[in-house]
Amino acid sequence: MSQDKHIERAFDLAKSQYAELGVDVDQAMKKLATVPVSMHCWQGDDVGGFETAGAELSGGGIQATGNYPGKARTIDELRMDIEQALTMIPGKHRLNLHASYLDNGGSFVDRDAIDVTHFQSWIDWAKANGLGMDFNGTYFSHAKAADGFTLSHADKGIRDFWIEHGILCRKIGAEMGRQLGTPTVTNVWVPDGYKDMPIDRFGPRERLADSLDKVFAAQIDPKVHLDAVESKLFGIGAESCTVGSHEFYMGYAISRQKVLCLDAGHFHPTEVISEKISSALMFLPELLLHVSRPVRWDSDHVVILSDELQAIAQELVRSAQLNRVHIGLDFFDASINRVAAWVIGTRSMLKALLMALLEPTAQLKDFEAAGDYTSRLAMLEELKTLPFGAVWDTYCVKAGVPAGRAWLAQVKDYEAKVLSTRV
Ligand code: RNT
Ligand code: ZN
Repeated sequence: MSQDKHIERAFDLAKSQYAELGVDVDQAMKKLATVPVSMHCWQGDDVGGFETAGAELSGGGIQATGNYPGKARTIDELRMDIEQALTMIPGKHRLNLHASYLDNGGSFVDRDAIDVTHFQSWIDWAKANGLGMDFNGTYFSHAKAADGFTLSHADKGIRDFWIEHGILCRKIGAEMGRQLGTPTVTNVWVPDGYKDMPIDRFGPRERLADSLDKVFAAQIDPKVHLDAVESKLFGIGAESCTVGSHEFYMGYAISRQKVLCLDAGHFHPTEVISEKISSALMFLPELLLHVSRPVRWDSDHVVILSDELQAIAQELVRSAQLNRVHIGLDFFDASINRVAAWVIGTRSMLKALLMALLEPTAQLKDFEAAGDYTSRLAMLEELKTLPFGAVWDTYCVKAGVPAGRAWLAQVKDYEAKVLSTRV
């Protein structure tokens, strides 16, 4: 029997099994097709960017480890790799770009001098590929961030430099959103913090709040642009005090009604963002997620279909709040094929969403309301062995991308023909 026939037969059986539970698989697939995932450009070149030839990630307390061959060295190579990944990912998605990925035509442009012209080729490329865009200021890998402080720096000159960067990034983001007809979320993450115990924890936080207020001073139409702020527990070199902590940004985002970014790797290892989403949404208009996979620390491993990934997707679906949450990915693993990393991470996110959409949520809620926690737990466990894979395969086939593990052969072929020539 052909592969397609297998998938078709498995799907028919799966469909009736889900129907017995009152779940409409066609509805679930239709809904999934409306959920964009913002794919981060920085998996393709280990957070290097294109400010200078051979630019590399430095500072900021984040790290890409590994030296797998084939990393994108130019904007063209990065775009080619993203296009390749997209042919293996079902649905319509977004590109999440960092300011350091500007197209400066080969002459250096500093962070306080960027404008939309340096990103026009990205916008045109996104348009041609049917992608929305999101954006990020780059507050690391720079001489003015080398001592670990940016927007909260004690030196006004350095603060002003980064404030200007933030202001320019919002202008660029707004223009992206306007041209692409879908709001761009521009995220602010700063690495600011102390390695060892500071005497003054108050001053840096006062300065960060004040700098952010200056960055956000101009009103921008939310139809084209949204501001997000991202908290963190600690970074390498900022272990004792990270200025932009969760408490700081939760308060900041609520008081200014900004989008709060919850990164899955930015909390104590026993805390999970799936448990935070509903609380944050009580008081905030919208959220941005940085879906990542922390292993013992904020290691930014490639996202897999873990319990927590499923919990995040379940939370969004069960609470019917998908429309208030922007899903972005944030991982960078340089020890495996980087195109495969994008494909694995993005497909895992979509699988988790589809699984959540295939859940008989109303029935589970009824068990809960009746205090029948036995049935609730029993059902959750039994759902795990339903033929989810058959629905996923069909979703991929319908979207014109490889089903099952078939994409891997394509990645290997791309590696042999393209990536391996980058030496
Ligand atoms: C760092 C933050 C931040 C970065 C990207 C590259 O801990 O998670 O989002 O990963 O800006
Ligand atoms: Zn992040």
